[in-house]
Amino acid sequence: MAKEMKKIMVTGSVGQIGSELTMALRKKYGNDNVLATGHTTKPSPELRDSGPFEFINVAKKETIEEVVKKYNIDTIYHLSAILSAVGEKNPVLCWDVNMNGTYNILEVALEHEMTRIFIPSSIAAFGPETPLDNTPQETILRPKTMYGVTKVAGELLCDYYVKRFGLDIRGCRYPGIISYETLPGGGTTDYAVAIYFEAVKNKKYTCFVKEETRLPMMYMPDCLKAALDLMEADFSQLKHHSDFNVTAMSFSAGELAAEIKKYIPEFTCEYEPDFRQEIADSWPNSLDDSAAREEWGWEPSYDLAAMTKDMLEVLSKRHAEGKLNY
Ligand code: AKB
Repeated sequence: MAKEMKKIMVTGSVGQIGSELTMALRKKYGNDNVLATGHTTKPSPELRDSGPFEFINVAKKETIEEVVKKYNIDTIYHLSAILSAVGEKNPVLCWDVNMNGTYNILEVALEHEMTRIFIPSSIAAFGPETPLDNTPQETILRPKTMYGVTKVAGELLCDYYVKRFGLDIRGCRYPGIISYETLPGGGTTDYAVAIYFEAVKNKKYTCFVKEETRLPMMYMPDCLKAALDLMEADFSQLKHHSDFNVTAMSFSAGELAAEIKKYIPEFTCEYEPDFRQEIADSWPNSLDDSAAREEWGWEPSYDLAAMTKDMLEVLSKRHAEGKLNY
């Protein structure tokens, strides 16, 4: 019975994925069974009022331990991370949060005999020497960003804890995630979110990667589905653990702008590449996610057309009501 009772902790719950994943987990497992944690950013009223919330610093193990004991946590979704663009501006912080944070989570999970842990990786694990089209599951991992270095090391560390200590750890390599609730904080794929907000608000956008830059992407409902489905999968069926390629669509910045133009004909997009262009160029154009499909039945629901329709419906309504927080 005790093993059935999920007491979940989400780190990075104030972030783009964490904020929506926490609400999805609360819906699925009960509000009181899902502890949201953050570092410094204040939680939204929705997050704060719907269940427990605590501040922790994942780079300081004792702060994790304190809340794990207080709430009797047996499952962790570890979302806190410094993303690629901010990581290049501050590599020391990126290493500290991503590497020491992941190590501390794993150590606490081991010491407190956790049932299951979710630690996502990213397409940032790949690098310029990786085959860029339909990037295979097993391939060259030589990232050139600090964020990517921490993601590869994180994948390896997780697999080590699975093999050496028998911990049940799962994770996928997320592509760029597009959503409308919480803005992403400092990634290279952020343009694919910002473009929608700017299109609705100002009818124009200046994109920081070139028009032809193509990256794998995913809409938030599929991102949440990937986390929830992978965590429910039968462990004995998994040959991989923390490094599943997952994708839903792949488009260039120009194709994204053209899709938005179908709904907002006056929308214009200009391209002024900055330091993030080199990062984007080092990442895949598209991913082969057949291992995820075979081992735990991964299947996305949204393509570019369906996502754009949904994003623009929601954002246009909010804009009309004066509630577009951007
Ligand atoms: C980033 O751009 O850094 C993230 C990612 C792809 O992991 N969105």
